[in-house]
Amino acid sequence: MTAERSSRPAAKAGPATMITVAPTGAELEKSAVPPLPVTLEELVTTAKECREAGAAIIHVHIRGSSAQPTLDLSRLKDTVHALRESTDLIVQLSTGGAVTDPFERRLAVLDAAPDGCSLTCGTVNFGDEVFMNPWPFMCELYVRTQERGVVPEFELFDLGHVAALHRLLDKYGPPFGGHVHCDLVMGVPGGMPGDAATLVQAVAALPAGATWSATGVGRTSLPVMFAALAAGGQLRVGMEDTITFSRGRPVRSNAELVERAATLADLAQRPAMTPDQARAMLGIPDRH
Ligand code: KMH
Ligand code: ZN
Repeated sequence: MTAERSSRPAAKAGPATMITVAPTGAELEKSAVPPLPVTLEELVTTAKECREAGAAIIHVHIRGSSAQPTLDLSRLKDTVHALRESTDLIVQLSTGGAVTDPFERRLAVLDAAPDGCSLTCGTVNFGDEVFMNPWPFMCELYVRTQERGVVPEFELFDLGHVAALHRLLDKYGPPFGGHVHCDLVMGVPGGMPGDAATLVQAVAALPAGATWSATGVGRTSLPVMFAALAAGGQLRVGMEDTITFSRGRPVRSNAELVERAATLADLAQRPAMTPDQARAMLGIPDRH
């Protein structure tokens, strides 16, 4: 594909909606959010429920024995294996980890041989912290995804990240699988705001032919979901990004967030797509 900025809009989505669930993240404490899945058993149960509710991809952060975020390779391998055994979901491992994770550990995530991985296209203020993604790290991670046959999802927290994505594709060519898929992560304090006007601007700047999903953090979750559906995008939901279902009502499970997304997708006459349909769209081989 060509990576130049184009006046052509990003590819129109097909009739169906790809729903990604991001069930855990690296920021929340289990003690503060009891329904957060942190053990392998909880994660597998969540994955099955979310598949049933309409998810096609699971974006995975794992926790260690004390429920703290970890990038332990053997746990990551066990997780990929268990999720593949128990569901047909596309397994996407986070290479973002927690803001404290060193670059080498984040690169080593690919050794767990997931179907896909996140690849954030630049550094961003992340609440009171900084989520570090300097250019040399992005390049190293991208080249490794090409070598290992892992399909990256480009995480864009800011409009500047879209420019960095173009630069990456110009320098190293298309990703494994040949298709560019992006995720707009909106409403992070320090990143782009989660509103329809910003979403439209970001989508217009994406590489020609790219598909995209969007997720709105916290209270931007619903506006971003409505805007993404209206603009032909895909959806990402989950407790990594949102722990309040409605004003004053905590999220009870990841599955209820997926269910709500699938209901809205149905209303938009773009029902949830299956993992196999998502594989075909993203160029991901079936490793089951
Ligand atoms: N936990 C954030 C610092 C990713 O998964 O790649 C980074 C993050 C993005 O969640
Ligand atoms: Zn993540």
